[in-house]
Amino acid sequence: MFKSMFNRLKEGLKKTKNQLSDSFSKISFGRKIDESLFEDVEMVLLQADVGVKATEEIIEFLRKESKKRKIKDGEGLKELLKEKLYEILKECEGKLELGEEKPAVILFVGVNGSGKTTTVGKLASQFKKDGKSVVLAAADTFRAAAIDQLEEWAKRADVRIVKHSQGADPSAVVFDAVKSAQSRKDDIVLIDTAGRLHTKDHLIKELQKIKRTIKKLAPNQPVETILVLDGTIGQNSINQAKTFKEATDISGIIITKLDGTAKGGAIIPICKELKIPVKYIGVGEGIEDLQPFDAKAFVDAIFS
Ligand SMILES: Nc1nc2c(ncn2[C@@H]2O[C@H](COP(=O)(O)OP(=O)(O)O)[C@@H](O)[C@H]2O)c(=O)[nH]1
Ligand SMILES: [Mg+2]
Repeated sequence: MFKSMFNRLKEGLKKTKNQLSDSFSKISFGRKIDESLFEDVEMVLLQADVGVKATEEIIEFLRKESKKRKIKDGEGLKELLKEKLYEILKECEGKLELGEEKPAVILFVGVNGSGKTTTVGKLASQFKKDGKSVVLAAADTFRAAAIDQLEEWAKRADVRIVKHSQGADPSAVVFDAVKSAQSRKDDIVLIDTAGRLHTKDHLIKELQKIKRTIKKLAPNQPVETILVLDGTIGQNSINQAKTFKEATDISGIIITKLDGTAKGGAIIPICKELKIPVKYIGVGEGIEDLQPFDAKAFVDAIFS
């Protein structure tokens, strides 16, 4: 059965308890606006990881605008809240750019466990279904299991993978992947990397070496450097993002795990503080659980 993106998003967000949508549904908006209603909304935002700064801004907006527009009832306030959340999130909506050149090389970075490998697998599958030829580069050579995991995704998505053995130089894998994609005229190279953060210097050096390697073969690539962030870890993901931003240019973000136990609100401070476009959101572990980030659909799903 055909499922619209909106329904899929709704399902993804509904799949398990997402605190934002859950908690808003518990607030009774069917009452007159009073101090306690502002407090209820504030509490929900804070508990859902929207963060102190963004929460203050939202509440401030609700107070001012409800006065200005002479809104007296809770349902009206709910509409104002939707309007504000949409306004914030709209700013961060971004589309994955593939550019004109082939192959389009996309580099994925982020700490361990954020969802890089899974996201690479899901995207590979989507591109493949769109008729594109895709090659995965197993540049997380730190653990053998990491290479196996990507290989599993390559099978599932039915795409080619370039890998070396554990401990190999990640840049050597990247070199082979890009080179082979050029000679085979593949459309897209997706590079999965390791996300060790224990020494920042090492991480920076490794990412820069990978980028230099890509540029040696294709000066205009990577067309995107995507930071993958775990949506369940609140402020931590913002701190991680800042570290990666120092290490390399980030062109877009993918926020994973916005299903599940996610509080769901982290997307708001991520969006406001980092000012990097959010290109996709992950809403599950399955191959189809990756959706282009659509601010309108996201806000609608929270309140449905
Ligand atoms: N629920 C949920 N789990 C996810 C999502 N994306 C990744 N995961 C899980 O998060 C864990 C770490 O993912 P992985 O891709 O290995 O992260 P990596 O270390 O950054 O490569 C795995 O168990 C994935 O199944 C998502 O959008 N939703
Ligand atoms: Mg991985």
